[in-house]
Amino acid sequence: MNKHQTGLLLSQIAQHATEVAAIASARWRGFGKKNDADQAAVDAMRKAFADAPFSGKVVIGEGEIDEAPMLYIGEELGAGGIGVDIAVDPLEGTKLCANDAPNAMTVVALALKGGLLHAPDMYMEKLAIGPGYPPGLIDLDLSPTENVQRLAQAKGVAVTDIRACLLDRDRHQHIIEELRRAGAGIRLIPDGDVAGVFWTTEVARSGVDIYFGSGGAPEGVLAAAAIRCAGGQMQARLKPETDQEAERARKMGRDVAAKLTLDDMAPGDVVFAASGVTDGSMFGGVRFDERTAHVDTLVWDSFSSRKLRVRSLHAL
Ligand code: VTB
Repeated sequence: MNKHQTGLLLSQIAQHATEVAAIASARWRGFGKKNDADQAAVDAMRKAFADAPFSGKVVIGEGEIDEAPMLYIGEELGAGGIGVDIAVDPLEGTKLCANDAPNAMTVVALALKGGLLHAPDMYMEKLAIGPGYPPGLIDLDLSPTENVQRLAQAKGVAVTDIRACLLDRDRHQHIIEELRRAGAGIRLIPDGDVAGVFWTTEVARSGVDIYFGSGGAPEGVLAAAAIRCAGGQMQARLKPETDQEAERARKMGRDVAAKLTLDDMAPGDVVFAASGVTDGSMFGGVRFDERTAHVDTLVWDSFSSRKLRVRSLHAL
């Protein structure tokens, strides 16, 4: 199978998986039951992968085998074929879905074996911008002020025209205060930092130029896949909070102090797919009518440099 064919195959598998998961979890919108919403997405996604024409292995999933009966890290899925690494966040923003709040989505990244970082489940500090900037423009070792100033200069705008996005958490207060002093606009989100990072790839649509702050490391690798497809820039660093977490990261072969680049997180070609569950900045949520579910999906394929936006109809 050549590169282009691989991209087409993986795109179709990823698209199908995010679409069926979106339909399944959309049924749980607004009922305050985030675990049920998540489980519905997990079940649908796992079934989609079980039938897929590949030999897939979950590298980013729902947890270790003892804590996650499905889509656990190391689970092998598929009907046979090329060896593929699977990274999933079956419902990104379970709370958003339970509250019928904006920007819940389903997310999948696929790569050939070895093409996605095995990230331990802990916090990760993230910094990302979209495409079109000189390499090395932003850096985790620079201050937030320096990063937004460099970005503003490269974009040819004032810092006040730069919009940063962060999770609304106390742990980010010092970054928020610094960015306010620097003059940047800030979008604070309650949850869902895959979307936050991913927004930087379509500034005209999302209004977000740069992503700051810490969130889940698995979500960081999924977001890195989108940034890889976009040709954007991203850096990250694991943030273990206990000695056990640091030990776990080391056991997985991770240097906890290291600054991770895009080449560490998504070293090769990848496919990134996401479908809207609730309405949001990038997607419409799933719409149901009597016989049909309407799903809004993005499929991004760096193997064949394709980016699709698909509005698909699923018979119910
Ligand atoms: C993070 C973020 C996710 O949950 O994992 C967050 O990466 C949980 O963070 O996108 P806190 O521990 O600060 O609540 C999400 O926002 C949604 O799953």
